Amino acid sequence: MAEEVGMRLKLLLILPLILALLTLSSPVVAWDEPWPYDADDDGIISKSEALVAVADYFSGDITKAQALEVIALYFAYEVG
Ligand SMILES: [Ca+2]
Repeated sequence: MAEEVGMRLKLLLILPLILALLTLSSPVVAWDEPWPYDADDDGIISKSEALVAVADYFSGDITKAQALEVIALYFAYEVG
């Protein structure tokens, strides 16, 4: 009986931590596609545009996966 109460107390303590972790791992802004980072709308993610995505990642506006998506487009179009 006392053990069961102890387990419930532990769950009550752990639950907010789990919820906090879930909140942290979800994107802060809605994400459709990486092309909003194509600021000059030329169909190419330039170095400066990719760096904006990196800055947005570090300020918590987009996820790491989203930043990497933009960076991947920068490297995909980097020719010579
Ligand atoms: Ca561009």
